Amino acid sequence: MKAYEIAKERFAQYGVDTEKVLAQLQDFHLSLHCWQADDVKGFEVQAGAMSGGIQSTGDFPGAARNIDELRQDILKAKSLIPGQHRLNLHEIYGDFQGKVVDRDEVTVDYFQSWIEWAREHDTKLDFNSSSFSHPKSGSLSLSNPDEGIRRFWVEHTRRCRDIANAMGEAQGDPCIMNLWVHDGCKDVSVNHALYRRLLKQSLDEIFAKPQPMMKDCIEGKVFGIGLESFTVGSHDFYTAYAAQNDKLLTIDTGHYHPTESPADKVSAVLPFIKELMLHVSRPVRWDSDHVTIMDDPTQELFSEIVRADALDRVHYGLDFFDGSINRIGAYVIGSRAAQKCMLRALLEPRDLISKYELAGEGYKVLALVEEMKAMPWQAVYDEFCERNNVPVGAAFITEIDNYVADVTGKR
Ligand code: RNT
Ligand code: ZN
Repeated sequence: MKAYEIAKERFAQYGVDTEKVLAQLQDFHLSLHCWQADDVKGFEVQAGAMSGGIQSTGDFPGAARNIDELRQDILKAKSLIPGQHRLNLHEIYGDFQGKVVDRDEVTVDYFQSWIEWAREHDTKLDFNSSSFSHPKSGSLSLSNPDEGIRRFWVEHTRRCRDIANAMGEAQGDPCIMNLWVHDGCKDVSVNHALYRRLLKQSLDEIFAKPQPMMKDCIEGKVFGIGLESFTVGSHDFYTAYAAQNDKLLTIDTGHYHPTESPADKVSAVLPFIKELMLHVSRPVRWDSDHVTIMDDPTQELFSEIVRADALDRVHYGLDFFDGSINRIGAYVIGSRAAQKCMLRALLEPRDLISKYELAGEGYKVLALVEEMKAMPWQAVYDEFCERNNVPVGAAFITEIDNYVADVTGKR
């Protein structure tokens, strides 16, 4: 408490009100991705090997094996993360009750128990269509020149929008549905324009139906494993589509060229695109989906959102899947890191720094931005944990150890 009082005074000297910032942080909701709990396997009875250019490596024991275990793990993780957070489901995490339900047959019935569970635990749901890990995934789904396969995925994605809309209605808050497809080519190909025409056509067909209680976001990337040479849904493609069709754009921090800054996209696209979805992740040399930490790119991303005054135009999803470490630990570390970056962004004395910048006092800008790095923001985060009744600092480690001893270690 003493540390917080001192921090409060020190930030006040720069005109920053830590109480106001704590209230803003309380209103910052992450969408926890269900797929870190089981390495993106899901609950389809007919589930095969993972495909679609993504990969989870490692076989740390204790992964969730079914819907009950996954729900239990999510609740455990949530109990160690301060604040109120959403849950982001993929279609393959439906409650299929031992039935083979193909992707073009899915309905909201298989998500009813999720809707009830979410209500019971005061959690809002977000959703994703799933085009990977399926016999018809191949290398092209929504852009497949084979009309039968293309229609199959259009049908799947349309049904997913119905499900997302039903979730939104049930929770009285729009469900954010992300659309990412892996479509691409492993090697040299000459039909890029054809594939992109087909993807556009599929999207037009999918989005034709108005769905007032869900929001569509579209996610591009650079390349996937085994699809290295060409990506149909590239960033240019989706940015243009989102701007023209009033869709949300998803920025996955692992989906850009290594020297490209995802943070710089925020102010570049916001004049043209109403809202953004984030997939906060950590690429190590490629789109490796390591657990989010407080690294510079993550900090810059959150700082850019606050500096752009765009807090109410961004949805904050996480997207990492590391199978080599304790998975509850992964959720807690990644979520807390995202919150800490947001906290530091909110604690920046923006008005003061901006005034110097506009007055041409460049060295003062640099001085203050540097100074802020060593300010006692950590005492503010501890206070936030304290007020939210979750373990402060590394104390969550003991809680996870106990959960391993009682639960995941016995799987
Ligand atoms: C893949 C995308 C996508 C997936 C999830 C599972 O590169 O990032 O968002 O990670 O949908
Ligand atoms: Zn993603």
